[in-house]
Amino acid sequence: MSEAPAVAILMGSESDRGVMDETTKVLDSLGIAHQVQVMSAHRTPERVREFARGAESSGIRVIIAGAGGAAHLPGVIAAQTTLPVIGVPILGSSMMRLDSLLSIVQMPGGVPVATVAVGPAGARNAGYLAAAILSLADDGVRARYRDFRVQQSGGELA
Ligand code: RP5
Repeated sequence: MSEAPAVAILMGSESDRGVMDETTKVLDSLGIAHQVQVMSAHRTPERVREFARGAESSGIRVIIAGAGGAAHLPGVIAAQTTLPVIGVPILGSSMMRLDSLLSIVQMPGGVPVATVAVGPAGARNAGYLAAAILSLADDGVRARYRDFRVQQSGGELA
């Protein structure tokens, strides 16, 4: 895709890529230009800060951030930008598997992160939610996203 990316897909670790590929597939299917980067709120905090501060001026309109465990990436990004941030909790194996969900969903008032379901379904929905947001100002995305939803509903949504 040669257009400037409207969506940034971030993940806290290479180990998150399998799940976050689901977001990439959705955005590809809807023709939405995106970029993908690995950065960690804990391991590479300077990279996160630089990205968050520069995202809006570089043309990004929606940020999707997936992380597992003590999943601070979406919240730390949201603390440093007013762009919409969608958080994808990556399924872990400890803490009854609720660690990333609670870390992402329990943001303090005034710093919103839209939290989707844990795992691959959430990663897909992050892509669709980004499409819905972009649809407000982009008729092409709106038409393609609507086509998908109408088709999925067997025509009921038409
Ligand atoms: C989080 O810790 C990442 O988002 C990942 O889900 C989890 C484990 O990371 P690795 O130890 O596999 O790099 O920061």
